[in-house]
Amino acid sequence: MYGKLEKAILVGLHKTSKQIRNTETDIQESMKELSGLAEAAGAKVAAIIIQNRLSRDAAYYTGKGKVEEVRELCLQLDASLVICNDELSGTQIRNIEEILEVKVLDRTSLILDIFAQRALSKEGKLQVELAQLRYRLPRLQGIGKEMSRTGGGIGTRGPGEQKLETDRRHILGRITDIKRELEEFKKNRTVQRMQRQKSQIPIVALVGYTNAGKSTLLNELIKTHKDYSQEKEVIAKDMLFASLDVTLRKAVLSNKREFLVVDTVGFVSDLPHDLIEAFKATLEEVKFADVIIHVIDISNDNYEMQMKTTMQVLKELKVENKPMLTVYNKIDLLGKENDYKNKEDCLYLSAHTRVNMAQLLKAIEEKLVDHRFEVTLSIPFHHGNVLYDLKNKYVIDRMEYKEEGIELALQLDERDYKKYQNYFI
Ligand SMILES: Nc1nc2c(ncn2[C@@H]2O[C@H](COP(=O)(O)OP(=O)(O)OP(=O)(O)O)[C@@H](O)[C@H]2O)c(=O)[nH]1
Ligand SMILES: [Mg+2]
Repeated sequence: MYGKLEKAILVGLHKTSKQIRNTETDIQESMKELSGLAEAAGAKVAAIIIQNRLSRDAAYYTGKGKVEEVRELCLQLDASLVICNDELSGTQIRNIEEILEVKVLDRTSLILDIFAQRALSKEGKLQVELAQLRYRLPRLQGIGKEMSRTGGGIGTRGPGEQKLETDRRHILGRITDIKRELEEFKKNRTVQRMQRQKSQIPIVALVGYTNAGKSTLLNELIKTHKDYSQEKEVIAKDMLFASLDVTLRKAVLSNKREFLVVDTVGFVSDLPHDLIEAFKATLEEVKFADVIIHVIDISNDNYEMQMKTTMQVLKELKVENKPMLTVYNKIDLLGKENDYKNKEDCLYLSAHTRVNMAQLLKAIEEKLVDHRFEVTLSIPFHHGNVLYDLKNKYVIDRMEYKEEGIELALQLDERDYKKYQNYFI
């Protein structure tokens, strides 16, 4: 898929000024993450360089001297690619490339490149292309020279086979076209969502750092449903950003209540803003979720940083206050599976060996019940349609014929709780 591996040198900046909080471990973890991303894009990491500086250099990112050192290293190691750990301006990229004479990427364009390779659906591809074009637009003067000289490879790929535009006018035109096309997808989504809301089936969204096990968990959860078949499973792989498409599947709780599970794109720190923007339409599904399940790979040394990252993205999506369950996944890799005690809203499990999966379903059930309100209604006999609707949708706990109408005891969801208030007794 990737052809020959490109040898890459990673360059990071350890900002030491007091205003910018950036500790030694932060930068180590961040570079480790960048290595993972570089490998995911098909590069072989030949060296990792960290430069200590008060703040970044406006012209050369790490400063000119360091860039010259990197040039030596490129020659020594025969590297054809340098990846910088922050988002660079067009000028910085141009300046650095001029010295290095190899292709220079920043963290953002690297992530965009991986997404470009992974996007499968039409919508996903359009979203990635939009993010790539938005990234390119303010950097047209900076990028392209080394890319066209070295020809192709990481950082030059667009979704599908199309070549990325380098001309401003074309880019603007293309952005307008893509937005129009995406608008159509969005409309369809809204229609589908409204149908779902009508059917009142609750939605549980899986979110978390890339490779945490969201898709594996989805594949396990949907086995509860009578309509389950293997074709309904989603791709789950040991690979960063295996899932780019938001997928909804049916599952069922032990109380027979159906719910929809939403699988989402994984997060990573400093997820490019353009990318979040471009993926907002699909990530909207998280906004409409009744419960969010935050999946964490507890076997990963960096899991705390990964948790923080996810919470930050959730904040950006303004969903951090939704009902949430925290799931520490992959406990099978830690050995002592029984040492972990589930706490309120916090579960330790393995999607792989299914340890504590039943507890997760129970926890989801409890979270969803939270949204139900026990009420008693009195429905006049001539409001037969109301009775009909309620009986269709809810399990009726008690029903009695009284003089003034029919008395019903049941648990309403929040919307109906507001809607039927006139009937409360
Ligand atoms: N040992 C172990 N491996 C797991 C577990 N859950 C998932 N995995 C593995 O972790 C890898 C990533 O799983 P996915 O389900 O694709 O992860 P994801 O969160 O959907 O990742 P992205 O879609 O890339 O963001 C796969 O190789 C899974 O087999 C678990 O409980 N234990
Ligand atoms: Mg996935």
